[in-house]
Amino acid sequence: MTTEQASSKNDILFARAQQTTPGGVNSPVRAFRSVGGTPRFITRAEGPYFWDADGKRYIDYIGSWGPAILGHARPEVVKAVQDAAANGLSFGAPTEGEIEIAEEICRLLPSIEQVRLVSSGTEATMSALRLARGATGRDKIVKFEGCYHGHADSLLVKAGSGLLTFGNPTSAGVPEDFVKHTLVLDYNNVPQLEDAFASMGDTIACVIVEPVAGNMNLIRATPEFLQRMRELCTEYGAVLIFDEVMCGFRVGLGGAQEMYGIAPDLTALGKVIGGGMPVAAFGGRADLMQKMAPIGPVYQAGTLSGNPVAVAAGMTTLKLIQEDGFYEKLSSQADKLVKGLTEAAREAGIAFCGDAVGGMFGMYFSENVPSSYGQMMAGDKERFNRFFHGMLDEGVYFAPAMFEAGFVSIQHDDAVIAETVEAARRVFKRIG
Ligand code: KE4
Repeated sequence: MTTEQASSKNDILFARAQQTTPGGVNSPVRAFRSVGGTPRFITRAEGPYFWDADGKRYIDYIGSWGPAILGHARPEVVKAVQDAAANGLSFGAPTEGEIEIAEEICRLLPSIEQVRLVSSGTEATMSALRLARGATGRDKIVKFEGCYHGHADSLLVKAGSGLLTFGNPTSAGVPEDFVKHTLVLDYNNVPQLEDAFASMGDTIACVIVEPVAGNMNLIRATPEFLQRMRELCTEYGAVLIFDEVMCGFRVGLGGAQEMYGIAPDLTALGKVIGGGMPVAAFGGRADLMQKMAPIGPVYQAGTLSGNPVAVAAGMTTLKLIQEDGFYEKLSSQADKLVKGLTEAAREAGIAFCGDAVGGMFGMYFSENVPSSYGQMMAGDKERFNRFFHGMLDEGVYFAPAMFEAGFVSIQHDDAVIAETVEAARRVFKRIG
């Protein structure tokens, strides 16, 4: 550790944080363990920027892992939060704001006829799974390698040893019994999905998928993959769950389901619908949602579900993303970023490519854009890590892990993108 580093406030805070919190963080990816080094402790954020404890400014390409689509501290959102908070923080009773955001979600995503608000993406997917199992009376669920749906026990699963064998836990503390009904298949592998349904389709409660995957870097589902998934779920009476916690309202106003023209039976949402505050949701076909407590047999609850302050942030965000041309601009900026980075890497002779869907993007230190978890993991992790730290030194903050996607906000204008690409040109030359 250099003298300068030793005096960094980030190092001091990180050492202090580790005394009271495992790894010094409240969510593992923040600890920089995949890239090494000291996490930056953020003191404030505005627009496309945030500042660390040493007062260093960064261009932020995480955006709180998706929520900050408007840019940080958007005045209208901050004011909505202040106004709501002045009326009380939480009542544990229904409010009109919850009706308004539910109506807006149903209006924007027509496959959602009814919706239940929760406080995290994990709660949203966990509840959707329970509903699918409760509605079908079946136990088995299908997920895909590389997709992350939060940390509910039956979803912390990696592929079994055989192609169609049930999964093994990816976390200590998850009993084998809790994952024995979870089948993990390969993303974008249509024949394997067909085989699974052919052999056990009438015992499958649901298939859950990230229709645009953002937890194995960015990987798009092929239209054929999702179309066949929709057909098979319909044919066998399984519930199709789109986990749009990340891609919902991120890839477009209608999410991935509008982009692909496929109506799932249930959708999980989060991130953007809270605008940075803890709002998530699950919803879909009314005949399914009617099975939720208190009117149906599937239980689910939450003290802070539909919290009025969080809902004020979410509702204001949902209104502002509907401004004319919002997604055209957002997509254009993500495309410019990927194009600029790719050109800078090519100038330095580095194998690099990228992809962008709406306001989310992927960067890959490989020749080709991956279409599966295995292809993504074959990327050059060491070079990614050198690039990450080089860019961090230049004041550009990308996701601190090769398997994460990146995000732009509507505030990442041409000047911000140009500054990023110029920094990348210098770093690519240095890492060679
Ligand atoms: P949360 O429980 O973290 O709110 O949402 C879980 C979740 C569900 N579904 C998808 C598609 C998700 O991407 C997530 C959470 N995404 C991660 C980013 N890789 C959150 C960052 C973190 O874990 O700290």
